[in-house]
Amino acid sequence: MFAQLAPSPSPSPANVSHFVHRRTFRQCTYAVSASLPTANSSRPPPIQANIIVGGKDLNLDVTRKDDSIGFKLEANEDEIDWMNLESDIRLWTRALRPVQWYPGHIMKTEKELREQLKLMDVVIEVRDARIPLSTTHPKMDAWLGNRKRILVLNREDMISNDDRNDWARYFAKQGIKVIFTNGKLGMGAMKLGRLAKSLAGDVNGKRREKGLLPRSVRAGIIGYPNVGKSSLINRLLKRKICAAAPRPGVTREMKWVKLGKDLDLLDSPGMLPMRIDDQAAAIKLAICDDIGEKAYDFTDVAGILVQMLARIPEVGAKALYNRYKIQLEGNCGKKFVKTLGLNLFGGDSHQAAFRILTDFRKGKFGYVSLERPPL
Ligand SMILES: Nc1nc2c(ncn2[C@@H]2O[C@H](COP(=O)(O)OP(=O)(O)OP(=O)(O)O)[C@@H](O)[C@H]2O)c(=O)[nH]1
Ligand SMILES: [Mg+2]
Repeated sequence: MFAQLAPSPSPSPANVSHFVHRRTFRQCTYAVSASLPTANSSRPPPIQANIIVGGKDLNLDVTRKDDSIGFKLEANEDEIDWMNLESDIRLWTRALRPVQWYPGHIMKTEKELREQLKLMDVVIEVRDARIPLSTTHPKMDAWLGNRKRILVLNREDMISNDDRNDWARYFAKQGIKVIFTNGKLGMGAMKLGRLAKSLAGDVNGKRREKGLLPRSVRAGIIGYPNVGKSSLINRLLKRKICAAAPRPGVTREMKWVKLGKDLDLLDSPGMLPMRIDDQAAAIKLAICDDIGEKAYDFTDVAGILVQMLARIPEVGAKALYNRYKIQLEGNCGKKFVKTLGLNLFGGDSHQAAFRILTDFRKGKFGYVSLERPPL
């Protein structure tokens, strides 16, 4: 009855393989996870973490089980369900058309980036706070080399405080500086500017020693499409200098802009790998609008989103019913989308899928992360 999932070739840290139990419903294959080892066995040792959240330093005592900012240490049922969900997404996506997008401007940027990197004192890597693992470019470490790095989780308004704190602790344990920002309203942007200057501060110390005049610190902002890179720059500059819009692929060219006399910022087109091996990650990019629309089938993606939302404790099948007045049958998201198409759009599933995806992207289901830090 139990089948073991083959380990995915993806290097994603979220990639976990464990036992699943498959059950077939009418049109959909539904995977039900079997019991897992208790998460307590892999509980991390207590640490004291200095974490920057939304521009404020939090000194979190992570030995506490729960505190005023909702910090949870002990694994609970929800966390175990997240591990199973990750495996199930992999099963659900196997039968679908692969999500791939590598337009010409990304190919061109990848070549140019190598040259521009030579100029950068610090790299600001921007990820989508809803999916920080799926918006990790596989080449990022190679691009960074020995350069100083700041990790930004943007769209901090789209996840809960609990999720923010869990991610902050996860990255702090790896010694990675993380800043949570809101590119739309500006939270965390000033902190980001100050940190970039301070991290690259030794540049001018070295120049002085060599008898050279001081120069601006150069920070390159790179990341997946539509994660909010240009918006963040506009927030830092307090002016709309860089084009920003709610769709991937808006920025097509690299552009250096000046912030005062001591910081230069590089806005860059969103980067994706040429081939996305991890299709669970690719589906999440599609759900979050971090990959071009041509890359995926709307109905497939909305169907998976429905199945995910039904399993995410903060949403669940009840919230889906309340919004669309449709009962999720046999965990078949695609059927749900088709029924919505029949009920509201004269049988047009594409429009129904677009409605569900737009609702999610506009936060109609509340604060919803599609990933959790690996245990
Ligand atoms: N809710 C929310 N929306 C944001 C945030 N940051 C940016 N946005 C919105 O997200 C959309 C995309 O922002 P951009 O700044 O164009 O993203 P980008 O990373 O430069 O995108 P590309 O140039 O396509 O790579 C815009 O509509 C922004 O208003 C944020 O923190 N929260
Ligand atoms: Mg942009």
